[in-house]
Amino acid sequence: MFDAERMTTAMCDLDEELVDEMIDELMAAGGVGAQEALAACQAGMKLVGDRFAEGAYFLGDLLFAGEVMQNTVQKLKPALVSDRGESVGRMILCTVHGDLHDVGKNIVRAFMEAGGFEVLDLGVDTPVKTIVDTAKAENVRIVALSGVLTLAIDSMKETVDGFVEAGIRDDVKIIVGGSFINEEVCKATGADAWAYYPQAGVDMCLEWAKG
Ligand code: B12
Repeated sequence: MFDAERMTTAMCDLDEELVDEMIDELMAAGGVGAQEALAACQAGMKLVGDRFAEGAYFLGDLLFAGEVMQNTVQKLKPALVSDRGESVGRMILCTVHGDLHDVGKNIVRAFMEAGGFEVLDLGVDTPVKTIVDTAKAENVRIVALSGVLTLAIDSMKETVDGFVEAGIRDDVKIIVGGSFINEEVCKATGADAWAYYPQAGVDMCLEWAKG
C-alpha cells in the first residue's frame, strides 16, 4: 500500500531519490493512488515552505523542491487525468503579476486540458494588459488566475478591474485559485468563482463553457 506519510516526509526532506523511487513504483503498479500521492507531495511542499519561513531552508531549497514537484507531476499525469479527446472551448490560464510560482498552475493546466479545454497559458508574472488584450484578441470568455503569494490577491483584483476598465467584464468568467484562496478572498478580488482543487476548477469552467 502507498505510504503517504513517507512520501510527505521524503518531499519535505528534499529526498529526490526516494520521491522518484516511490512514484516510479506506484506508476509501475498501474498508477493506483496517484491522487493520494499528489496530495502527499503537496503536503510535503507545504512543510518545505514552513521550513523556509523558519529559516531552516533557503531559496535554493525552494527552487529544488519546485523542480522535484514538477517532475513528480509529469510522472503522475497519465494516472491523474484522462483525456476527453474533444475540445469544449478555449481558456486563458496564468499566474498573476508579481508571482513566479507555476507548479500549481501547471497542474491546473493538465486538468483543464484533460477536461477538454484548449489552454492559452500566459505563464507567470503576467501583466493585466497581456491578459485583457489576449482575451479580446482571441475572443476568450474563460480566464483562470493562479497565485500563491499574498500579494497575488491584489494582482488578481487588478486583473479583474482590468476587464472592468476595458468594458468587457460581463463578457468573461473569471476563476481564481491558489493555496490561500477562499470565498472571502474570491469576493475581494471580484472574481466569479474560486477553487482549490483543480478538478473543481475544471467542473466550474465546464459549466461556463456550456453557456
Ligand atoms: C516551490 C516554491 C517556490 C519556488 C517556485 C518554483 C515554481 N516553479 O513554481 C521559487 C523558488 C521560485 C519560490 C520563490 C519565492 N517564494 Co515560494 N514557495 C514555494 C513552495 C515551497 C511550494 C509552492 C508549490 O509549488 N506548491 C505545490 C503546488 C502543487 O501547490 P499550489 O501552488 O498551492 O497549487 C495547488 C492549488 O493551490 C491549486 N491551484 C493553484 N493555482 C490554481 C488556479 C486555479 C484556477 C485553480 C482552480 C486551482 C489552483 O491547484 C494546485 C494543485 O493542487 C511554497 C510553500 C507553500 N506553502 O505553498 C513557497 C511560498 C509560496 N513561497 C513564499 C515566498 C515568500 C517566496 C519568495 C518571496 C522567497 C524570496 N524571498 O524570494 C519568492 C517569490 C518569488 C515570486 N515573485 O513569486 C511563501 C509565500 C508567503 C506569502 N504569504 O506570500 C511560501 C508560502 C513559503 C513560506 N511559507 O514562506 N518559491
